[in-house]
Amino acid sequence: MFQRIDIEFNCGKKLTTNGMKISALTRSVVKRNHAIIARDGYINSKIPGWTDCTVNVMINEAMGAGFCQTLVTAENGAKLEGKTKASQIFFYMVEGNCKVTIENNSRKLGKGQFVYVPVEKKYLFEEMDAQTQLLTFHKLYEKQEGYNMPDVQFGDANDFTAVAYSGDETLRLQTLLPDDLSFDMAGNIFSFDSGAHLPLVETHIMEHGLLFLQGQGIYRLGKHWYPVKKGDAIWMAPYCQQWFTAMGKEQAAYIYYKNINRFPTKI
Ligand code: UGY
Ligand code: MN
Repeated sequence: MFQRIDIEFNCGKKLTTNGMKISALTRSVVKRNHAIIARDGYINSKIPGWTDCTVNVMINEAMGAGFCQTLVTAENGAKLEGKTKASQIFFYMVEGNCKVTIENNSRKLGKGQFVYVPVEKKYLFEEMDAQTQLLTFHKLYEKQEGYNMPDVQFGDANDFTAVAYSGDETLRLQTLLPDDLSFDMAGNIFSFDSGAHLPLVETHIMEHGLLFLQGQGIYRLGKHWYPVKKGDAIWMAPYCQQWFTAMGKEQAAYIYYKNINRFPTKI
């Protein structure tokens, strides 16, 4: 007699055998120098001042990272109210709409738009559509002698030219924050045609946090190869070796954080 065995990989569902869900399986991985946080592993956090929303802290210093990355999903009446302290925060609208006020400056924020909030600034996100998704990158600001503090930056990813990476038109990079030494972090969007890949295995001091916005592919992290897709977050510690190729029927794209522009050593 045959037994039916269904195995569903890589779709956010649990693996299934004989129609039974196996809840002991996950695509999420946490290692010393990298992590994949897939949505199947989310547990919610409560953040003071961030109300009527679900917050998932995907990356932070408890993991060994030098920054924090969260995903906020709004319910009806959601509000994020606070003041940046020693850390700057980059907010990127993954889905939905809201109104944002930084100090006394208000704007509407829609899908693909962002606001960078420097240290010591009041912020208020309100009038959020239910299911709005807001991605945040937080980094302790390191002041650079001879440079002013960065200003608040509002922007729309659609207004940023996608530049061919390493001369390869199948890889396109958008740099959302100014190329200016007053900034110590970057927020970039990397888009890959299906089949396109990073030109080399990168080995670098800079750290990354990323969120897949579209498509799927295979990420190499250290000696491991992971299938990844829209909604997955990845942490790459300094010197975590990395490579990616996109696959499937659509382009892949991810938004990522990178620490930049500062003296590399305390020695
Ligand atoms: O900016 C970067 O280091 C980028 N090329 N890394 C990556 O996509 N993993
Ligand atoms: Mn890199």
